[in-house]
Amino acid sequence: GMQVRQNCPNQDVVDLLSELKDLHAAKAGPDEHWRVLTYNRAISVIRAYPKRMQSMNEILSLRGIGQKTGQKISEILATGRLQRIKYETTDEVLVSRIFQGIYGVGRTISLRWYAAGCRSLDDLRTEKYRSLLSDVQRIGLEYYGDINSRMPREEAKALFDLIKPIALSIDPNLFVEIMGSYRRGKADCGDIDIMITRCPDDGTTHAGVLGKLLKKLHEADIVTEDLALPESTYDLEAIYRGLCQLPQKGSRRRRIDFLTIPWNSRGAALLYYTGDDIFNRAMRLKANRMGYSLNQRGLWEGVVRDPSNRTKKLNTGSIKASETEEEIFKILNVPYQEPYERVR
Ligand code: DCP
Ligand code: MG
Ligand code: MN
Repeated sequence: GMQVRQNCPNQDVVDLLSELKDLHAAKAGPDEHWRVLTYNRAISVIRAYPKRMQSMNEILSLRGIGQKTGQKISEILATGRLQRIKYETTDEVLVSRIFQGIYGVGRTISLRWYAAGCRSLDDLRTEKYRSLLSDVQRIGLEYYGDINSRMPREEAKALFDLIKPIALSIDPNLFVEIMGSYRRGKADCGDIDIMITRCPDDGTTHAGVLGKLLKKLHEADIVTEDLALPESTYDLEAIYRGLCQLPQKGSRRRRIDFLTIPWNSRGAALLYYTGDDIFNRAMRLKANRMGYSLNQRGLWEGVVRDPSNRTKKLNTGSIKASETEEEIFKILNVPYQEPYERVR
């Protein structure tokens, strides 16, 4: 649902099904993808269910929950545990999960390394395996601990307070905003998400700003490593991913993302990059049900998708709203929610 979920009466079920889902997500194999989708569907249905589930009939009456998942839920309700989790927790999954904590490593690569005999991060640091890693993965391995820990909100603020004036020194008319978990008011952040745009009404855009900013931030030793550069830092829409740090000695590396977007899509971009991802999924679903399509560029109408490949657009449609978050909420008939309310 679109409302704030505080107490879920079936939280234990949600937690254990999520744990099982994560185990399947770490595996390869033709069925795993479908299992993950099935569990995802079940989890969101259970999350939205307002009372404690009691009987098998009640469980199976919920849309999107089949026999097999129903049995697992009933096991959790009866015993507080789920045996299947233990069975799915193989050495391969455990090791593969550790590898997937390396920036730039996904399931396929982690399973390949496991198959090659590699069992630990220390193994990866040995000469025998080190050549398997790309440059970015080596950075991910070097700062494994930093990248996998969250920073206090205050540290995100301190970094942003350093970066914003440097951006404004390039062009005082830039719109520079911090997004993601920080904008939602979270006490800790996995990374810093910074959005940059500029009103082009005076004939100037933010084209080229990202490149200049990154150069300055590298010189100031605030941005320390690049992880993913955009194709062109001159495009109005670009994504940069990297690592940064506070200048104080002993500061940890932190993940940072810069997102530049055209001025007229700022509302849709604010909405998308504020998240959270579950909230975004619910908003997209709502849009789709009303015949719209929602992405980081706007709320679209008249989008025609290829029925055999939903990701392929036969018609890009036309923009319905994109300049403010409020108008997107309004058109979707969702009461406006403050960023701190947009949480799972
Ligand atoms: N986002 C999304 N779907 C994704 C990834 C991101 O909708 N698969 C959107 C919602 C996120 C926002 O982008 O809130 C920023 O992405 P982050 O991965 O930085 O996530 P958060 O900032 O929300 O959390 P964290 O504190 O872990 O960075
Ligand atoms: Mg973030
Ligand atoms: Mn991010």
